[in-house]
Amino acid sequence: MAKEESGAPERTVVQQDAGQQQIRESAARVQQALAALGITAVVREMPATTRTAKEAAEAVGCQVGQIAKSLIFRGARTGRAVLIIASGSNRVNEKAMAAIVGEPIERATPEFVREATGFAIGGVPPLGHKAAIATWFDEALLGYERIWAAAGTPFAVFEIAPQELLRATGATLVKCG
Ligand code: 5CA
Repeated sequence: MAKEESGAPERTVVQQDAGQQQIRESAARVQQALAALGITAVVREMPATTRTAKEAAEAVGCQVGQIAKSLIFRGARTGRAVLIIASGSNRVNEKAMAAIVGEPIERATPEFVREATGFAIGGVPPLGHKAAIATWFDEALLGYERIWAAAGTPFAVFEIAPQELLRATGATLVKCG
C-alpha cells in the first residue's frame, strides 16, 4: 500500500469520516465529540460559507431561526466563559442574561473565544470545546424539528434535533427572544 510521506501543515490536515467526506481537523474534532456523546449527527463541509447565521441558513436551505448560534460571552466578575446557544433569529439581550447567569456578561474578544473553546469565531460549535463551559440554550430552538449548528470551521455544520443538542450540552433553557 502506498504511504504518504509528505508533511502537509497541521492546519490543512484532512480526516475522513464514516461518510467518506474529507473534513478539516477542527471539524473532525467536533465530529469526534458528537460520536463520543453517542450522537449520530454528521459534520458537513459546505461549498459556501456558513460564518454567520444568515449565511449558514442560505447554505443549508433552512430558516435563519433554525441555525443554532454558539455565542461566547465573558463573565464580567469571574472572567469565566459563558456560552449561549441562540436561535439565529434572536438577539441575546446581555442585560437580561446577567440576572440568569448570575453576573453581568460582555461580548468576548476573538482571542478569548479561541482560548475558551479551541475554535475561532464563525465556526464555534455548541460542544466539543477545550474545557467545559457553562451553557444556556434558547428555548426558541425547540420550536423546530431540526436545527443546524456550527462544526468548528466557517464552512462546517451539523444537523440535529434541538432536544438532542440540549441534552448533549447539558445546557439550561432560557428565553432569548
Ligand atoms: N457558523 C455560524 C452558525 S452555523 C456562526 O458561527 N454564527 S454565530 O452567529 O454563532 O457566529 C458569529 C458570531 O460571532 C456573531 O453573532 C457575533 O456574536 C460573534 N462575533 C463576530 N465577530 C466578532 C468579534 N469581532 N468579536 C466578538 N464576537 C464576534
